[in-house]
Amino acid sequence: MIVLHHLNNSRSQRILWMLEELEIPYDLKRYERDPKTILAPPSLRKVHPLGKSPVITDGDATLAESGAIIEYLGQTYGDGRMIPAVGSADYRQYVYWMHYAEGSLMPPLLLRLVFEKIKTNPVPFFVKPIVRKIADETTRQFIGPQIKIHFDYVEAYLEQHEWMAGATITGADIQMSFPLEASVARGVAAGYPNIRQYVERFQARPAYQRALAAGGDYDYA
Ligand SMILES: N[C@@H](CCC(=O)N[C@@H](CS)C(=O)NCC(=O)O)C(=O)O
Repeated sequence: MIVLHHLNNSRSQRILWMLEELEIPYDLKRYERDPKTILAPPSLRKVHPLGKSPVITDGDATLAESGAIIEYLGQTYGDGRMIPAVGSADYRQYVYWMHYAEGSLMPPLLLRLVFEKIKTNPVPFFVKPIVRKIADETTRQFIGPQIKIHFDYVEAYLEQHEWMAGATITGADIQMSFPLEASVARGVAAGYPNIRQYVERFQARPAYQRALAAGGDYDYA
């Protein structure tokens, strides 16, 4: 039986959704973020040395990294679903977006989040204006323009495509869901109607809804 070690408000929601799309039986083991630090509890390190979520166990196999887990589930249990035919043009798109989501799109979004956090972190009052200025300028001059390049690119792609890799949903859509739905919810993707409609499209899927109900707390905003 597959066990999903599920951290609330995390990328683990992707795996729940993938399991629901494939209708694979699974057990959910829940872990709660520390409310102050928002880090995962140390108990998650007993499952995998990094202590990050998602992580699954399947028999004696332990797998981490959402992309690797989605790949594994598709290959092992997909029976042709959620992965385009190997060697096809759709498969090349699938591999590309699977890597792009965490490798290219997440880093500027994470940087933005970190600099937003820096602005609200407690610091001595006389340093606060300087900290805010540095954070705002870094976001304005570097992070913001990088995010715009990425969103313009994904928006243009979604103008032509309903799903990321072919005519039907695949694991690449699940991998792309996390950065895009968080960006829509936080207003970072305001002014990108194709991205918003794409997010609405996958959020309306029954399997996505079942995953939400199973996972509980998923406040990506
Ligand atoms: N690239 C990894 C990222 C894993 C990751 O950073 N997960 C976050 C949750 S979204 C986490 O475990 N954070 C808690 C912590 O760092 O303690 C993946 O896609 O699985």
